[in-house]
Amino acid sequence: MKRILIVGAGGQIGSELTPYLRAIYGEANVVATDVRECKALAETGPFEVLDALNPTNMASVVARHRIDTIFNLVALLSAVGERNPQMAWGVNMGALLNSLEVARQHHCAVFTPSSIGAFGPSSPKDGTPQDTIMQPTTIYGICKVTGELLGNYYAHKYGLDTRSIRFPGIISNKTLPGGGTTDYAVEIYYEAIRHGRYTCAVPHDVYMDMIYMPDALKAVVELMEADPARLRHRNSFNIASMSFTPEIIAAEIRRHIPTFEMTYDVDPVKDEISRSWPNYLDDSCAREEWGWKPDWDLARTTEDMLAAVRRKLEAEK
Ligand code: AKB
Repeated sequence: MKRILIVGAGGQIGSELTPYLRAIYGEANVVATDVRECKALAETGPFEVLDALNPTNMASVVARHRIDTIFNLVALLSAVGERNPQMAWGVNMGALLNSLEVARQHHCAVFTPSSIGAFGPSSPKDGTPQDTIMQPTTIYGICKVTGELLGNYYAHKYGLDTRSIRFPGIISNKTLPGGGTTDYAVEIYYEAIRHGRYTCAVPHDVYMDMIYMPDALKAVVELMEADPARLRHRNSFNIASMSFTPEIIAAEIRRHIPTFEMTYDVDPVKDEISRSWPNYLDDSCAREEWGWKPDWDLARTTEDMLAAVRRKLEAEK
């Protein structure tokens, strides 16, 4: 049985990945950590407050819990990263480098998310290949490309088992994302139910890859369980399940809420970032090397999101 450490467990991915991993590997085998207390995670298994920028404390948690696999989920996302690029570099790269170094010293495997943000305006836009030009223009993307290279370096130089996925925007109904360019694809469902309308900060015609959280969680476990002999790539795999523009998701919501209205107040930073990212990725390497296959498309995701968000908002009343 794996002994897992999740660094940055309180964020959008971690707050759902932690219970998902605990259900598979056993509560006691998944140690969640975050820079802040997280009541929900502490109630369902081991939890420690840990600043990922402190390698000594990270190493001590790894040794104490006899960890063999580290999931580093710490990141400032794309839009917020542009407000303070130096801090984004410090946090994103600091947490990753500490995770890799602690993993090297304690012989752990490492999973860390990359992103569609690792691509830039000079990458092919449609069917963006697994191996292609990667010259992102955001500090977030620069961290992601550097992180991918570092993961491969630690695998090559030290024999570490490092694996990663280039995530699309993640749509979930539990924890809200914060500071990303794709956040609109989550906020839109909440606002559609709360107010019947939404003002979108991303231009109406820009395609970006998105994924529903259940598929994202499944992908992480499938990749980490994949036979290493089949993996020609490690850091990092393109995956895809749906790609749409704000107009397309709004039309899908109107199938359930016909009076839903969408207006635009485009944020210049999100405008530039979203236009620099791919329209959709080619995920054939993930399909061939570890059997990636999504379950959720936009129609099913929308139906599920609207029902789940409606229940959640009702319960909060
Ligand atoms: C963001 O928008 O910054 C993230 C991502 C696609 O990596 N959701």
